[in-house]
Amino acid sequence: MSQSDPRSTAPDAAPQSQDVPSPEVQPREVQGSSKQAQLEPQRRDSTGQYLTTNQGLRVSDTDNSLKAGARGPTLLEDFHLREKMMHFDHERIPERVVHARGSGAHGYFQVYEPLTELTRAKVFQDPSVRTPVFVRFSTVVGFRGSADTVRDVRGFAVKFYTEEGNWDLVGNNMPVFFIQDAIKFPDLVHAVKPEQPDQMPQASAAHDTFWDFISLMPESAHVIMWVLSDRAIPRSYRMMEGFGVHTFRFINEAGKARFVKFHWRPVLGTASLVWDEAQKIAGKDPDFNRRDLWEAIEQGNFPEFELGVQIVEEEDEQRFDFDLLDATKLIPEELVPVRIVGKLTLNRNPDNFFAETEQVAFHPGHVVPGIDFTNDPLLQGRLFSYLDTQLIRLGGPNFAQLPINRPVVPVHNNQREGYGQQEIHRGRASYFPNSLGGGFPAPAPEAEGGYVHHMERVEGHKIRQRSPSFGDHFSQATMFWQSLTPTEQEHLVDAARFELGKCKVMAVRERMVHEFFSRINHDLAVRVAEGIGVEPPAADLSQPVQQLAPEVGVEARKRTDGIRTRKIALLAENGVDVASLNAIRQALQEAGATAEVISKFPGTLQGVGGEVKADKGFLTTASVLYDAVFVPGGAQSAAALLRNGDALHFVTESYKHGKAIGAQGEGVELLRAAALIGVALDAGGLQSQAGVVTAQGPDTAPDALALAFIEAVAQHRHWNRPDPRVPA
Ligand code: HDE
Repeated sequence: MSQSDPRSTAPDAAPQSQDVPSPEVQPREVQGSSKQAQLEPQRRDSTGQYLTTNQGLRVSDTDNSLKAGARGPTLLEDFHLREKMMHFDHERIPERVVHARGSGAHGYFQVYEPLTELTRAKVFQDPSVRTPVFVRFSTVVGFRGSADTVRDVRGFAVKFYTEEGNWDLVGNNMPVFFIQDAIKFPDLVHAVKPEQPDQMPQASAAHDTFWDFISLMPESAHVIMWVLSDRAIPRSYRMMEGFGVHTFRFINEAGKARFVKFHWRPVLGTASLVWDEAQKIAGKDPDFNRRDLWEAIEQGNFPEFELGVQIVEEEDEQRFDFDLLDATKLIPEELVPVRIVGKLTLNRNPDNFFAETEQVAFHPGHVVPGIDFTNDPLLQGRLFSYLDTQLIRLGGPNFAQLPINRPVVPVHNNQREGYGQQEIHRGRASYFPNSLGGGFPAPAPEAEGGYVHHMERVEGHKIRQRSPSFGDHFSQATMFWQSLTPTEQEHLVDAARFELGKCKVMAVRERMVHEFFSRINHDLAVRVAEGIGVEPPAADLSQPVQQLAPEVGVEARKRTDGIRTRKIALLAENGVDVASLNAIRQALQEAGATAEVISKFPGTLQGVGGEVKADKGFLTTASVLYDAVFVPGGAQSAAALLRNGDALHFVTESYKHGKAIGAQGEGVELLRAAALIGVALDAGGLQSQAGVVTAQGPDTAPDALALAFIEAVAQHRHWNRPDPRVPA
């Protein structure tokens, strides 16, 4: 079939398995994706090739410029020097004005069952079709080289290369936004970005201009609760939810429209870092989330997300006490359940970050038949911004021709020329209607896939006004607070104290307490106030709400039925009991986790019963980069660890961050020395208390110990530690 034959671009069918990648699939191999086939000719591999100029001329020397004598001046005629330098001088492009820091991956989407009654979009019709996708996760505020683990919203943008053209679902990891009308976006971003005079702080909202703005923007109350919650510091891109945020429309074949909200649910469940840990990781490994995504895919632990939809019939538009067009509101799942309809699998890392992750251009206006917009004024403004921004970022109007942005279906129109034009358009007619080109390219009737906008009836006066139905700013913020667990509330209070504690202007802190938090919840306002030197509010300005939404918390969506892909540190030195180490390592690996041996220096350890390879030294890693820690037995190993402050710090810090800690035999001595206050580390058999699992006596079966430790790791974090006075 030829390239112009639409049939040649249909996504390939017949998945092997929905859940588990078949073992013979190599991580870098993607089975029959038409997008991958399209990208293949663009890929360059220079292995075994001679160096050439951009003109294809072979270069004989790239180390010395052409000079008049070995110590003489460089000659202008050195075309290789000039070309090499010219290209280098222009390598940088502007970063995204927001979401500059991101990581991408290829994959595919499969619907579980036809959604014909809801939408005519082909991507939702055939469960045997794998639609290729490219996904980009991002932070919002930081520059391109900023740290991954900052407190921020995360972008979750998905480009579906469907057989009807590209559909982009450009979402976030929080279901609500800061503002209701796009016209406020430049103000919001100016307020949160580093301050004008000194470009500080980097990738952080914890400064005066942001909180000044927020304190004057009550409509941001709900999302501020999300941003201060653990949702803003995800453990992994693979363990966070995604949301389309706006209400969109589904349209079926009969033309019937319904409202729809999109949700992405990570198959691994949600998990978050703790704030102290997130800040330390920003120094220890600023690429933490990027590395995690990359390594998971390389290891064949393909990240998976289920797609869910909340559907609201058009006649129910007014059913809620908030407006469906208001992007600062979510629909509680108790009112409209989420129906899970398909799955996204990420199974291939990009070959080149710049070509793919940097040059990918998302746009909420890229839709396909069966998906349409609503009048959400935030969405409407986005429909302008995302095309416009690519002109400066990607240097002209032909960015849709970049390999990563091309649809997998043919493109035919009368758009011509412009910087970087890649197409060689044939024929004289570049206009419509024409007779010289036989009338082509011709508009497609609806039955042939021509996009027809939903015929919504609209009436109104031209007016700059916010709808009164957008007026309740605090109820869902209160709902959020009331729906959290006490530990999550504590984290939120701490986060607010941190953020506002960094503000120098007292009036901003006071306004946040008295005008903002006190309208959400009195207890919250009082607790924040006492942490930031502000007089606690006397009056309770908040209105308790009946409607709760437990799903808003990270804890509510966590999965504790396994430890797949978690990362566990095993601390060991010479003299480690190899049987003890190998038993736990094997059990962890069998449960799908990764185990790394950490020692003073990497290399070979002489253990009791054999040799063990230490993967890393304390110098190049830290407890914050692991989900849990285990100290195997062995008297000499334990003694060496005890003499090492880094080892003590490792377990103490893990304890402080609520992580599972395990120890066997003499390894328990390290825990004892680390003074894990309140946990009884009695000698004897198997004990498990607040996520600390120990076995000292010889009579504990290794299996029982491993099971108890895995069970503790599965819980993610243990907030019930008797006494958190651990110095770390
Ligand atoms: Fe964006 N946003 N945004 N945004 N947004 C951009 O587009 C904008 C909003 C989101 O990985 C920019 O190509 C306006 C909501 C993601 O490449 C820009 C408004 C949501 C990404 C832009 C919003 C998002 C962007 C910057 C208010 C969640 C990264 C570079 C009306 C539903 C996509 C670019 C990627 C990026 C504008 C609000 C998500 C400037 C004007 C709400 C995930 O066009």
